[in-house]
Order: sequence, then C-alpha cells, then structure tokens
Amino acid sequence: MATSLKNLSDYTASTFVDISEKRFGLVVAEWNRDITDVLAQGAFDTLIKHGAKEENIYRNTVPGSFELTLGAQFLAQHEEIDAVICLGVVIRGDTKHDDYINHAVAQGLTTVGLKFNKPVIFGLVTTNTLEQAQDRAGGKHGNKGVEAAAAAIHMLGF
Ligand code: RBF
Repeated sequence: MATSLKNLSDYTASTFVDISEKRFGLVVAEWNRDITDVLAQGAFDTLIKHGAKEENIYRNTVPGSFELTLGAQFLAQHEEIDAVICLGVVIRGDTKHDDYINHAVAQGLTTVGLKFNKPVIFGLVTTNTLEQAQDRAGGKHGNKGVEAAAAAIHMLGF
C-alpha cells in the first residue's frame, strides 16, 4: 500500500510491552544524512517515550543504506540486544542503483532477523524524489523512524 495512504506514526500503543529493560540497536545510514537524522531522532524519541532507557539505545552509523545489513548483523549478534532498527533513505536516480540497494537491504535484513531470531526492522525510505523522502521524515506523511521504532516494540511483544 502506498505510504501516502497509510501513516503509522499515529500507531496504537495499547499492545506494547514493557521495554524499560530492553536494549535496542539503531543503525543509521549517513547517505542523505539530513533526512536520516530526522528518522533517527523520531525512532529514539519513540523508544524513550515508551519507556526505553537512553543508555540501552546503541546508535551506530553506516556509510550508506547498502551497509545497513552488516551494521544490523554486528549489533544483532550480541545476545543483549533485543531488537535492531535500521534507517536509511534511498532516492531513485537516473540509474537502477536504488533497485539493487533496496532489494539487497530488504533481503539482508530479513536474513539477519531470521538468523538471530529477533526483530530487525526495515526503516528504509525509498522514494522517487527528495521531497517525497522529506514528507516521510517529519513531513506530511509522518516520520518513518517513529514507525520503525513502534514496529520494533510491537514485535518484542510477540
Ligand atoms: N546510499 C543510500 O543510503 N541512499 C542512496 O540514495 C544511495 N545512492 C547511491 C547511488 C550510487 C550510484 C551509489 C554507488 C551508491 C549509493 N548509495 C546510497 C550508497 C550505498 O548505499 C553504499 O554505501 C555504497 O555503495 C558503498 O557500499
């Protein structure tokens, strides 16, 4: 479904478990940093809002979205980490690089989650334009970082 039709930033928290003792990995791509910083702030604020302790949120950066998978694995392999949230922005250009990156990240994060049996959240904003990305990072379509954090909390209650 198009994200313009579904904004999860006003998710329902009624089913959320207690996350006060949970540890979160946050992996943030530096490519399109102006936007990924907003996603990361949204994710961080959401975890804190729902009870996570600041010292239990381990934030790391990777150069670009393609590296989110390995960054996620570096964190997920630690037993103490309960969930990993991956954030990046891939904007379509003149070539098909975005397709390759997006598919690799989707498949890679799925693999890491299954391998370590813990939530590894796909917070990759994939758009045609910069404006569409900004709309999804604190703009008219909410903040996908907030939604990624909400998805992580939701999955911890599974
Ligand atoms: N990384 C992103 O996170 N978003 C992008 O839009 C993006 N575009 C790229 C376009 C090209 C042509 C290349 C070569 C890389 C791009 N990257 C992008 C970086 C990529 O995720 C990765 O960091 C580098 O390819 C190094 O492995």
